[in-house]
Amino acid sequence: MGQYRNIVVLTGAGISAESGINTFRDNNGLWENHRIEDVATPEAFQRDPVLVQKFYNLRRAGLKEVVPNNAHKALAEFEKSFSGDFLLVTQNVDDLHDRAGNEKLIHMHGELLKSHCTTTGQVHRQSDDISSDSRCLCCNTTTLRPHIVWFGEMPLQMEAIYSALETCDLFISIGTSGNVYPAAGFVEVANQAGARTVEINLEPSRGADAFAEAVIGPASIKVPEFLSSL
Ligand code: BV8
Repeated sequence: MGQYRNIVVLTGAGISAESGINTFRDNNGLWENHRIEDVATPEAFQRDPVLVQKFYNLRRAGLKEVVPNNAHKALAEFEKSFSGDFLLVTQNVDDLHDRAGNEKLIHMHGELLKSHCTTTGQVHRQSDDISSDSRCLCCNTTTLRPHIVWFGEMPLQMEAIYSALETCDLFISIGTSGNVYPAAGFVEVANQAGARTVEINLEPSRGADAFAEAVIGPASIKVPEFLSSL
């Protein structure tokens, strides 16, 4: 661990799989026979807000049934014990990294437990369902949407993410298929920075060739193992 000064970790749905949250590739990327790419878009929300709100209401409610697994816990312990700069960037919208205790954490695709007002842009905590007559706390209108980055929308805090990637000496990608950009391109930035790049995944991701090393296996086993080897 002592040899690294700036570590960036990227996680995807695979790190939450063993906690019981379906990945996007499970039942080949369908939800109630909708392709996720067709539900997680601003157009879908315009076209059928009730369907899209239901998609997120069900997933938000599902968070009550799951808990962080050993991979989440190992990342939280590692952040506490690491003396250098650490940033955990997650594509996941669940709160398992938050509950495990990571603090330097960016949810680049938003969070199920937040909503935002489409009138003021203000972000609110959101633990229960959003329905068509849910009123926001900021301007009391019914224009609340899930605080989720949909396909075609700009991911959050990209500047902070890129400045960490451009100066990192270790980049670890965990449980992501490498299908979705810009996250799938982060490894190239880390390579440019001369970082050691490691992928921990159940199977080689689409971007596997860009990583210097691969650790194949379930995150709950391989992540604690790998972090303790640093
Ligand atoms: C943007 C929130 C630009 C939603 C998400 C062509 C047409 C249209 C768009 C594009 C295009 N080409 C590229 C794009 C851009 C698009 C994109 O990449 N599309 C893909 C489909 C090609 N990207 C965007 O639109 C992004 N925005 O580009 O904006 C822009 C520029 C300027 C101004 C404005 C805009 C925004 C993308 C964000 C979309 N939102 N999430 C929600 O959750 O409902 S993406 C969502 O899907 C996830 O957040 C995640 O990112 C992605 C799923 O990926 P993974 O996390 O990797 O999950 P997956 O199931 O795929 O893989 C799991 C992996 O884990 C597997 O490899 C599996 O083997 C492994 N695994 C399983 N179990 C375990 C395990 N590993 C270890 N242990 C285990 N136990």
